[in-house]
Amino acid sequence: VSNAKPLPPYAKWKDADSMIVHSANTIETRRNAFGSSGITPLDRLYIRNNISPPSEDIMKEPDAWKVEVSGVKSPRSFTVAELKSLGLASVAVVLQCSGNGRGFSEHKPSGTQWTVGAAGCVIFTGVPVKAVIEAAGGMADGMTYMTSTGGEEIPAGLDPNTIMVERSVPVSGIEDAILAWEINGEPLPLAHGGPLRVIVPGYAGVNNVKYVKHVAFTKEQSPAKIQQGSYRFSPIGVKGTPEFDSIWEMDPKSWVTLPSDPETPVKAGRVQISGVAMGGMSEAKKVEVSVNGGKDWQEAQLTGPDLGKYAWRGFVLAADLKPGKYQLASRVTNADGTSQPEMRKENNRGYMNNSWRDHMVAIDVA
Ligand code: MSS
Repeated sequence: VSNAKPLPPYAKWKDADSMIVHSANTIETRRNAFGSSGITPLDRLYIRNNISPPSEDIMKEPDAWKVEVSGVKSPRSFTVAELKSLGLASVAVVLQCSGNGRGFSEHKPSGTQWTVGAAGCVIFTGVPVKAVIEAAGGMADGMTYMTSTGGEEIPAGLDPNTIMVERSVPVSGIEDAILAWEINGEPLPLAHGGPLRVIVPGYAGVNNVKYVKHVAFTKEQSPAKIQQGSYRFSPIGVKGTPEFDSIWEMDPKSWVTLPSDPETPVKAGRVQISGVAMGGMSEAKKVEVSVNGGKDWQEAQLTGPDLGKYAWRGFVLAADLKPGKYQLASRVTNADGTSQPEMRKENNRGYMNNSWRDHMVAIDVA
């Protein structure tokens, strides 16, 4: 597979053949490269940075990295080494960019034209946010958001609000949140937010702030542009503003991963159609697959380990396919009973596209 653009230095260790490099800050996983175990291999996990990542120097002494905690009764800072003494939790999550699937929107929203690959399922390990709050004397009264600030350096002379990555999530969302230093059993690399990253399970990618340097419990949402204007569900043609919902909780979504290469015909006969299915805020319960563009559906079998409600499940349907053309679609229903819709929820920037129709894949069987 040839890539139009090379991997940037901080992501050189990714498996180039599995990735589509849109830019140095936007790199997605190819549809056929997620693997079938349920866990996305680290060298194939997508990368998205809103601004260039900090220098690799911040990884020299990861345990010495400091995070400031405020909006608590006893504001203080913690080194990663100190955090490691406060508690330990692992959580399997789907990490998915808000813009994943944007490339299927007809109105061509601005932003990276992601298809399916700005997502992966990985296991993060760190300390529960609740344990950190406790170690800082408890949350201060009346706080409604957790506001986390990324560790990127802000170029002198710029208003930080225009460029910094600072995101607020409602405190109701932090029940299972962690500050993570490990991913899939390995030290968290810079590309994915090392030395320390916020993970808010179930919440869209942007809320999982990398190289986090400040966690604040606040009464208001961050004044940063990335919170106020970007990542909002505004109608097509309308700029994002705080009156529109912020991109927080994710929706149920699935797609077929194999077979998916339109260039390589599939051999007629028994074909194992497989893919990944996430439930959003509750577990993926049922997956249906269609081979004729959504006219008829058959229930698929869930595969792989059940890694909890924030993870995705593999699925498979065995189908006997004669030579011809097929449109493979999948549709997940979560434990709350919400099904993946046929149509995308239209919005200006093409966020959170979970339309099963948009995510179909055409294959040739010969
Ligand atoms: N963080 C920081 N600090 N910075 C940046 O830029 N981005 C976001 C998150 N976080 C950022 C952060 C986004 S946007 C996303 S998706 C994510 O991250 C990704 O991750 P990875 O690891 O994959 O790269 Mo969209 O919604």
